[in-house]
Amino acid sequence: MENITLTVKGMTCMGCVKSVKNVLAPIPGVAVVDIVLESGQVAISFDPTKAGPDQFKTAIQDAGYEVVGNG
Ligand SMILES: [Cu+2]
Repeated sequence: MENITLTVKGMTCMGCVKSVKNVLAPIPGVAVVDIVLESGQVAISFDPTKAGPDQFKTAIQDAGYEVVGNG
């Protein structure tokens, strides 16, 4: 299992947090999604043989949010 933390811009309420969680959680290989609204930090635990950061970024962007960085 690997961990990555992405910084996401555009989340303004718990509804946004839920939306981002809902697009990441169904991706095969994603085990845990932990989001801090205030800082925009999205921590993801995942199986690197099944999923990867590019996929997470695309899913978040498709949901209407901006990925501004790792960490
Ligand atoms: Cu919102």
